[in-house]
Amino acid sequence: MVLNSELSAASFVKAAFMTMNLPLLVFILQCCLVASLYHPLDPLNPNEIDRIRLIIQNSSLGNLRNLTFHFVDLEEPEKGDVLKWLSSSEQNKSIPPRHAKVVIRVRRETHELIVDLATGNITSDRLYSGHGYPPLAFIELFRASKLPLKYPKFIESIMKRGLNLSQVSCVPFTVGWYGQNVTKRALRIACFYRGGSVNVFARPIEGISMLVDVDSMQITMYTDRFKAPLPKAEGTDFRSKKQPQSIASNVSESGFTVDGHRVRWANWDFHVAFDARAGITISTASIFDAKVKKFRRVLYKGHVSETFVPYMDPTSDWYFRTFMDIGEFGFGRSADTLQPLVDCPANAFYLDGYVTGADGQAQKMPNVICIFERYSGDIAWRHTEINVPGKVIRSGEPEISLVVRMVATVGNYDYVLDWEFKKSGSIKVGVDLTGILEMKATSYTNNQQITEEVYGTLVTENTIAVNHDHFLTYYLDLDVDGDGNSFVKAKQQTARVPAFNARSPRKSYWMVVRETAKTEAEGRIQLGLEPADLLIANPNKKTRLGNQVGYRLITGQPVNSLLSDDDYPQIRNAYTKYQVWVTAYNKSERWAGGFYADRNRGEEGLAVWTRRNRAIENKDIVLWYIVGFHHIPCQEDFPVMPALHGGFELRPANFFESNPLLRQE
Ligand SMILES: *[C@@H]1O[C@H](CO)[C@@H](O)[C@H](O)[C@H]1NC(C)=O
Ligand SMILES: *[C@@H]1O[C@H](CO)[C@@H](O)[C@H](O)[C@H]1NC(C)=O
Ligand SMILES: *[C@@H]1O[C@H](CO)[C@@H](O)[C@H](O)[C@H]1NC(C)=O
Ligand SMILES: *[C@@H]1O[C@H](CO)[C@@H](O)[C@H](O)[C@H]1NC(C)=O
Ligand SMILES: *[C@@H]1O[C@H](CO)[C@@H](O)[C@H](O)[C@H]1NC(C)=O
Ligand SMILES: *[C@@H]1O[C@H](CO)[C@@H](O)[C@H](O)[C@H]1NC(C)=O
Ligand SMILES: *[C@@H]1O[C@H](CO)[C@@H](O)[C@H](O)[C@H]1NC(C)=O
Ligand SMILES: *[C@@H]1O[C@H](CO)[C@@H](O)[C@H](O)[C@H]1NC(C)=O
Ligand SMILES: [Cu+2]
Repeated sequence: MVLNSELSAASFVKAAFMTMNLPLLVFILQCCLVASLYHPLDPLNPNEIDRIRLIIQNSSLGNLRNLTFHFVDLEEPEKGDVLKWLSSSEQNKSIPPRHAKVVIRVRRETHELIVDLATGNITSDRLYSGHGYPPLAFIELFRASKLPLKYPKFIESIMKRGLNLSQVSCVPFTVGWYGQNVTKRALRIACFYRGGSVNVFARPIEGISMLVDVDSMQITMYTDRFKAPLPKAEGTDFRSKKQPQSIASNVSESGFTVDGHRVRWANWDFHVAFDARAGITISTASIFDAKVKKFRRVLYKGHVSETFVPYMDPTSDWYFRTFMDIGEFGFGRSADTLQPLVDCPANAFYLDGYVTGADGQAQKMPNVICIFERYSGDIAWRHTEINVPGKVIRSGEPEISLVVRMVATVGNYDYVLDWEFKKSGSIKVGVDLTGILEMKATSYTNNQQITEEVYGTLVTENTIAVNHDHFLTYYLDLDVDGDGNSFVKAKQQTARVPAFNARSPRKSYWMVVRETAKTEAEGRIQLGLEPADLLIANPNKKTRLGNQVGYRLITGQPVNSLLSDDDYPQIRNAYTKYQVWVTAYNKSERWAGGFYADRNRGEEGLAVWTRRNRAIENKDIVLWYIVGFHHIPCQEDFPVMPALHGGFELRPANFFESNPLLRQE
């Protein structure tokens, strides 16, 4: 395991900052940033984040009070420049100029800035006038959560219930959009009673509704309409009593290298970035083809694009719970420090991430990504041959794969996000749902008492866990062996054996009918309606035998949204009616529910872009896949939910000349 850290360069710059004057500092920043960068898609490092803050504070915007940073990310260089960098020789490598995209709020307005990190210029400052707001800053969520505790009406409500204010925790929720003329950023606040339990979400204080105006940070609506029994503390503790133990007793030296953000393992070479919005971002993934002794391109970029979580309780205290976790909060900003031996095995290597606070300061998030070799105990391939006279020939190999993992804890829920690379060329993408359910207090203590619609399951006395969905939409910019790709459906269709064919007693078989999608409308699929292999194929590349080179999408359970098309959360997440979409590549189209997700009206995003119905045949295309869950809670999900798995696989299909696991020379 080799590690080239950029820490030394970073600490050098930090030291220089304190002792040298400004022009020299700028020179050093420029020289050393270039020197310490390994890849044009490297995320912004802390020095760059700090520099962005200085540049903005030094601009005319900096004179304005209460400027908050909501989004700071690398403004992605053009794909052509990145590919040129990748293919040029070491001496000729020059990093494409670094730019940042920054979204700030000032005077209740949203500005989109492009900052040129080399010159220090703000090259673009655009006032965003559309609907929707940027992700909420964590400090805003924190401040909003504290407001009720000083709000006289709330204090009175707590006293009236005979509860102790010091035992109350309040949690802010995004509110969505329901057809009204939204002019404010807002949060709803729900409060819970700890009272000796650490499972905050298990003890909701029902009946109270509060709305917060985020920009003025004030409670603007308060109602206390009814009281429901407080669910008991007993049985809610989710803390494990077991010490984590390493099961892998003797794992050999790991066979992967992490060089900055570049990971090399077995036949794979790819880049891992930590993104405040998406979390893990895999890019420029190529696989070595031993037959042609070359790396071949597979995935230009892949990450979760949006996560839509609508709850199915339409009552006035609950209807707004229709979250867009990526656009409203961010998976990266919700990433948790991974616990060795629980979240990742003993042989894991950890990476830190950096995000930008509301004040523009770089914030280190330690150990948010882990990378490890997985010895699953599975078989990669095997065979026993008994038909060679006098011999029994057995062979095979164990499955060993490489996993890149993070965990996003978005309020009550925890998402374990895995990217697993296999020597066979497969990329398996997994998500595990765990954590605490969203629960509602009720007077019911037994299912027999319930005669009305309660929108969920009684999981313990006085507690209904509400039905809901999870839709994780993955952005998959596959470039299979080059840019020009097509989306092919290899349909399996029943065929009749002609009656006059006297030689066959069979009546039927299935045959393959290949269809290439011409436009975005043909690239949109509701799974489960007809059997088909879905392929991203390169029509310009064939195997030696003449088959079209491709990668196959192996989907999971088909789950699509059951909300009606005219329901507001559905209007904002219209893309969840299909599980597969294919779009023409456009660098700015990455966020399925729109970039400004908070309170938006569904005017941007996957469903809207594809109305242009662009051509997608033999083009640079992007595949979108939605991993969905309809979640009917059950008692085992309480007090903490055992992980529920979902995912999909990208698997080579006529990409290699033969099984790449048998390395024939
Ligand atoms: C701040 O702005 C002034 C004038 O516009 C410029 O001379 C100076 O270099 C800037 N400083 C930084 C850190 O950008
Ligand atoms: C800045 O924000 C604080 C609290 O968030 C508020 O009290 C103050 O009035 C704001 N100042 C301006 C100039 O908007
Ligand atoms: C580096 O680039 C220069 C000019 O672009 C070119 O002439 C030269 O051949 C390149 N060297 C290598 C090793 O690719
Ligand atoms: C960028 O900044 C440099 C000085 O740092 C200045 O000479 C140049 O005109 C600026 N460019 C633009 C487009 O503002
Ligand atoms: C409220 O909780 C605090 C801290 O746990 C405790 O010190 C106090 O005695 C409690 N008050 C009542 C009235 O229970
Ligand atoms: C929405 O509210 C804004 C600000 O109050 C107002 O200017 C606008 O006319 C309203 N639009 C509609 C359709 O009511
Ligand atoms: C594990 O490996 C170490 C050295 O690599 C060796 O000393 C030890 O005996 C091994 N333990 C087991 C259980 O194989
Ligand atoms: C890229 O997408 C954006 C957003 O959909 C659109 O405004 C822009 O025109 C597109 N660019 C091209 C070249 O199609
Ligand atoms: Cu769930």
